[in-house]
Amino acid sequence: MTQWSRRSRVATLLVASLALMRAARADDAAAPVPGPAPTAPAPADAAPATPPNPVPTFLKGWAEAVGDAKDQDEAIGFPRRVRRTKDGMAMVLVAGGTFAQGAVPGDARALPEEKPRRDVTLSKAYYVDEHEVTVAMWKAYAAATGAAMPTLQEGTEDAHPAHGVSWDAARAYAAWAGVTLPTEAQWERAARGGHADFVFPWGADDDVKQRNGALDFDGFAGLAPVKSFPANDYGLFDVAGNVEEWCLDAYDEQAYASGAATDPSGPADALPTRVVRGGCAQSLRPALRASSRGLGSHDIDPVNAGLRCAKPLP
Ligand SMILES: [Ca+2]
Repeated sequence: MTQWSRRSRVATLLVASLALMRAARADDAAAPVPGPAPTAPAPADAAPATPPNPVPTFLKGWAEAVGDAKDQDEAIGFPRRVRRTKDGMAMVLVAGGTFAQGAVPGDARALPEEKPRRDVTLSKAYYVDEHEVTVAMWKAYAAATGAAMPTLQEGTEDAHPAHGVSWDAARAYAAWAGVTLPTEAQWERAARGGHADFVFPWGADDDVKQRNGALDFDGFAGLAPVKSFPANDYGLFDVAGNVEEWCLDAYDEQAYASGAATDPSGPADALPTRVVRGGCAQSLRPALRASSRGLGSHDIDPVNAGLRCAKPLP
């Protein structure tokens, strides 16, 4: 057999094979296709195929979502904003993750307790109050629970932030509202509005149009109604100034040098002093910086101390 004829014979065999394969496929197509075996109808109380939505479970009893599905943070899977049932406070969702806590490099006003700057990881996203808890809200709390009204400054209005509040009293308010106080790390992450290099919550330099601090260059000799100044880039008002805000943590001057870098919450043993952040209506520029740290005994009620609540996701 010549080379050519051998090739021809192989080609002929290939063509025949292909024809057989096509015929087999045609037979398959013509054959009845066995359907799925009949199954019994699912009982009405069968478990759903998809896991339950964690949002209503989380919000049940203390808050409701603001907006609809388009107002949900797609990455986190929770509403960007919720509103508390007890006091009507709007809360803003802040993502977890890693951020730089402590004094911005080159900040000449930074004090030793703001250093060393370090990367802190918050393992969970959390909600934080859009503004300071107001006097009107505290009145509703007092009426509902019999809790004492704090001693208020002369001329105080309902829209002013509640003040003259101890850490203990702030904690009790938060518990009533179904939330808690922010940790110091949660507070600073929220106050920075996503800007690691901002010395102040609004930028690198002080600006009297952005906060209610000491003197009246900002338009207020004393307290201002909440939301009188622009929000930071997370939509939070008055994080610097107006009233200083209690945090959950016990105060430790060395916290950044020795404390945990994931979900820090201050020293484990209950020290009598707790953290306050953000400065107040009587604060000068250094205390209005995002990294500035204050402290107070848990059971005293500084005239300029109030609160902003938080709640981490499950
Ligand atoms: Ca404040």
